[in-house]
Amino acid sequence: MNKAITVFLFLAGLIALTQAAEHLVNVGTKEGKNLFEPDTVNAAMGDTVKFVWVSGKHNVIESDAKGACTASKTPNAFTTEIYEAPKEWVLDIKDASGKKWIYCGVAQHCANGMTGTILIGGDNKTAPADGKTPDGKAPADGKAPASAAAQTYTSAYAVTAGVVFSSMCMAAYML
Ligand SMILES: [Cu+2]
Repeated sequence: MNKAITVFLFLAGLIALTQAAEHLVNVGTKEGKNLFEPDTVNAAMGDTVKFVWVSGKHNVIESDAKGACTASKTPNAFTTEIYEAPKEWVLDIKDASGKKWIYCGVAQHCANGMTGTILIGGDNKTAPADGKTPDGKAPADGKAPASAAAQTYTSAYAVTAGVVFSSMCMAAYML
């Protein structure tokens, strides 16, 4: 009985892990460029996009079109304050599909290319049928830097290790 519960919790943890991912986006690059890196993220409902301020002063504003530098007029559109590193801001992906576009509203950053796209639910050409595109695979425009993908995988491994470890502790306690 206890073993069954332990196995169930372990599997539930793994399922939760595979269903929710955290996608990291650098706000301002390590080299000091005024860009989002990567500028395209493939996410699914239940995922989070964590914006990490790395350099410079920036904000994250939702727009209504790719590359647009004007705020979205939709009622729930998001706009952050202008922050400097160290700062993190997390966006919860609540939609099942679609696209969200972002830009930085500081100075001429947007005009100079500080924009980004969040593709939700595999709403892009390279997504497999189940709509899950791991960040390690290049999005349609092939611009995702390997470093960001590596960060995402590192955090996924850390979570996996945490799930496995806590399950083992649970097993040790219950058996
Ligand atoms: Cu900026």
